[in-house]
Amino acid sequence: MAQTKPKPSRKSRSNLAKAKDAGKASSALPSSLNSEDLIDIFTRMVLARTTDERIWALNRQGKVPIAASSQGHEAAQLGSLLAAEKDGDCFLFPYYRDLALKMSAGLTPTEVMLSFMGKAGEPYSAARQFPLQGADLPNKIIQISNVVSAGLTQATGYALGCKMLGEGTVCLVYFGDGGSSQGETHEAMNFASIHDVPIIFICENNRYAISVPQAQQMAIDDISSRSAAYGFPGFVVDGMDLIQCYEATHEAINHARTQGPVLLEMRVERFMPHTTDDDDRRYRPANEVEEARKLDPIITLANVLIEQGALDQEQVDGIKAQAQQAINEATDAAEAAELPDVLTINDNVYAT
Ligand SMILES: Cc1ncc(C[n+]2csc(CCOP(=O)(O)OP(=O)(O)O)c2C)c(N)n1
Ligand SMILES: [Mg+2]
Repeated sequence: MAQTKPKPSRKSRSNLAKAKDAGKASSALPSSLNSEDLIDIFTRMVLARTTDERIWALNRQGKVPIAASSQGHEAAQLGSLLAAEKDGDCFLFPYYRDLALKMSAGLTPTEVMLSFMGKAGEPYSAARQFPLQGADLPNKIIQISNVVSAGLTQATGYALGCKMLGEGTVCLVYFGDGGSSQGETHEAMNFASIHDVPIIFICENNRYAISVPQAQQMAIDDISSRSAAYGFPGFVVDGMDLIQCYEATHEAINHARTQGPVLLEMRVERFMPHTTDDDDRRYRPANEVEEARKLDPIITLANVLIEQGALDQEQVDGIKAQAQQAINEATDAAEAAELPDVLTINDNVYAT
């Protein structure tokens, strides 16, 4: 039987060519970025990492019930966020591993700590849900839930609504490699392509779905190649390199707004176990995380800034010390905060 030849994509790939250049740490700045932008995003990255580390420590002290870490995913989350911020008309649909993204979008360290400790004042769901699940509309975050890939159909619908209203909004929706095999991902991508929906599907591929390695999740290497089945472009991006993630997203936003969906597979490293409930020593080779940590985006970005003369080592250390101070204060504030008042249990549940 003759093999069917795949048809070329009906959508242009040319303006996304740069996104293909994965693998090299970039130190040259794209024209739309300056050193101040990089210092600012580096500061936010350090704050998110410091917060993440503290949450983990608080879990071990019995003060935080559960957390999923964004350590190792920060360049992908913040490079794409920076492109969205520069654009000014993007909405975000993060997933549970996107702490760095949520914080950099505007969540304060104290709000994060209130959330992980389930205290009154928790901003997403008033401490009703899993930490940082729900909505954060002031920071352009529509919805986050723990249901793998649920955000993809929601984001597709939201982005279609924006398009129908004649708005220029582009939605960025985030998910994992495991989520890419979920039925809902297929439904979202297929529908988005048919209707040229202004959406960017950002897959943070850390090669594990909890303990299941990529080779046991799918029979392909490049998740980005799945976009061809829907007729829109897909690219692999070095998710450990913030500048590459920025550039790829910047290009993808323009494409999404004018032509329709794009899939960006950002290849990242998960430095921590799946969640605080997991022990990854049972399924990861001993030196794998050690090797991955050599690609730490915080070290890479600090080196870029030092190389460019934008910061010196003393200033880098100062940024880290400031983050520690901020997290100490946030931890104290959340520990001192009250649990939600029992009498508020029905608030936001029933209309009165
Ligand atoms: C619909 C659904 N199925 C199963 C789960 C249980 N679950 C939670 S996280 C996870 C793995 C997801 O892996 P991946 O998409 O690669 O994201 P990562 O955690 O690696 O960032 C699974 C199966 C769930 N939350 N939702
Ligand atoms: Mg994964």
